[in-house]
Amino acid sequence: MRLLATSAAVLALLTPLASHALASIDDAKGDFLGTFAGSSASTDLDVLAASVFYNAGTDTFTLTATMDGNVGTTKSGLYVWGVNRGQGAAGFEKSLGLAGVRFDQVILLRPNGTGSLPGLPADKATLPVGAVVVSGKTITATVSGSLLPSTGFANKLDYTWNLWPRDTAFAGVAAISDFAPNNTNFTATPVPEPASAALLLGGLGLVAMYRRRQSNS
Ligand SMILES: [Ca+2]
Repeated sequence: MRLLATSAAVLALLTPLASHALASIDDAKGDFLGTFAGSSASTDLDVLAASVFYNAGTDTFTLTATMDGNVGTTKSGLYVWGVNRGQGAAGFEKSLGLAGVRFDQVILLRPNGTGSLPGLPADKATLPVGAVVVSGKTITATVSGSLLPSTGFANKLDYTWNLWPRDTAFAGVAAISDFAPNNTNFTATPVPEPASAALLLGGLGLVAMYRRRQSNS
């Protein structure tokens, strides 16, 4: 009974975390846009999964993208994260008929491990060294929330996101290989507050302790 009660307490702690937006979105493999002028061999420009985590305690976003091939296979590859902070426009509605992809700022990530935020003052427009990490099929960026002030949304967890890789060997929309998600944005997942994370670990520790005691008896 005590184990049941403890498990229920742990579940109760987990539920609020799980009930928010999905931790990551999946995107189909091989779904290159018909308008993409690049090669279908550029599997590093085909998104398979994307996630955004937001830590309110440190005011930090972590953007992660997993591609079908090793990032950097396409030397002219570029990863564009669009974020809607409240006044995002449907920038691809006219050109591609995609009314659901909305953004008022982009974050550009390159396979060489650099990143930038066009439009910001020069001292803020380049992400610090180490902020962009490429590892196999994954490219991750850590971005301070101070670089992304709201344009309307009350909370940074209300911001919505989309990822579209480009092959910069081509111009305009012909450079875009994929959108993730296809024609909509998704929200960030909150990183647990330190207090709730400690409670959660404490709860799991109790369960482990109880199980050990059960198996010893
Ligand atoms: Ca894809």
